[in-house]
Amino acid sequence: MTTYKIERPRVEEGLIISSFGRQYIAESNKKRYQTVSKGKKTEYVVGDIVDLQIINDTQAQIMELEPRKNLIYRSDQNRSKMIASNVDQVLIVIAVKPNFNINFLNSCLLACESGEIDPIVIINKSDLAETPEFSEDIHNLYNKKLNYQIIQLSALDNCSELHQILQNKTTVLIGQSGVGKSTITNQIHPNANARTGEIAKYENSGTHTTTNASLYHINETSDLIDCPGLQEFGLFHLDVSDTAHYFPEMRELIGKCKFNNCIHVNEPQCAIIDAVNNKIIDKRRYLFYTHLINRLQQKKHY
Ligand SMILES: Nc1nc2c(ncn2[C@@H]2O[C@H](COP(=O)(O)OP(=O)(O)O)[C@@H](O)[C@H]2O)c(=O)[nH]1
Ligand SMILES: [Mg+2]
Ligand SMILES: [Zn+2]
Repeated sequence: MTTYKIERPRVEEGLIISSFGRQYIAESNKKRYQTVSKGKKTEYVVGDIVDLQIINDTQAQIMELEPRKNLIYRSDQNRSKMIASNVDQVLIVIAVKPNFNINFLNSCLLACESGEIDPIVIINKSDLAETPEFSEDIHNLYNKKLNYQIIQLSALDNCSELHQILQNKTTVLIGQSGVGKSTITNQIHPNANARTGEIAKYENSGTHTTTNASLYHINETSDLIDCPGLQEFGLFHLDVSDTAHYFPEMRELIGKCKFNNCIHVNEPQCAIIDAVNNKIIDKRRYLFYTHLINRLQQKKHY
């Protein structure tokens, strides 16, 4: 009697570690595969967990996408585009120099709140003479009032405080140009070889960025997703009526306004506007809120 071995396609769970347009590299059991996707419509992002049907040593087909824990977006011509998924935390790097922009920080925090991702604010360049005053200001608002975690360091010196924070997590680093992201990346991942002190061409080129994220293993259990040229998280996918929920200082006041569909911009007897007038809510944060609402209301016109 002859037995026939039935060749079944092998299916493995894989992780998308980089993308180039619609080409994805996936990793499974420490092997990397160039992938082709089954359907035409599905778009994947770095961080996605997928079922891979192994074709040969270098190629695999993406069969299915596992549900995403969360998703972050970048903004692209007044739209939000997916950039990475299944992120545990975002390190938002800020520095007093070259040019701190408080609304950049606010928009990063908001993206984290809406994506249910833990943000940690890194104040870099602690060696600079201007940093103590700047840092006190940031601590007073973002830590004492809003309860965000803040770490201060000088990446030129060392980033040892970050090692513990990166353990067992998938982390994304974001910050304005020149704050020290590449310097930090090289400290925590020496093989990254990120070039420092230079502004990548796409960073200041205006609207159309071609950011491709890549996932690096810092160690067996800790990953860093690098998004070179990522200038801003996208917020255009937010709904006007949900936005206040992502401001911790507004959250507890929602439902206390006169109108239950209040968006807290110019309605009478608004609990949030009252809190701004009574200096319970920081004016700079509220201005950021109204500015964002304004842009979200206009987006349908683009
Ligand atoms: N004084 C000071 N300069 C720093 C520090 N970290 C980075 N820099 C400098 O800031 C500049 C921009 O750093 P880079 O890592 O390229 O910033 P990126 O644009 O965010 O990637 C470089 O000249 C760095 O050497 C720091 O902790 N203190
Ligand atoms: Mg850089
Ligand atoms: Zn209101």
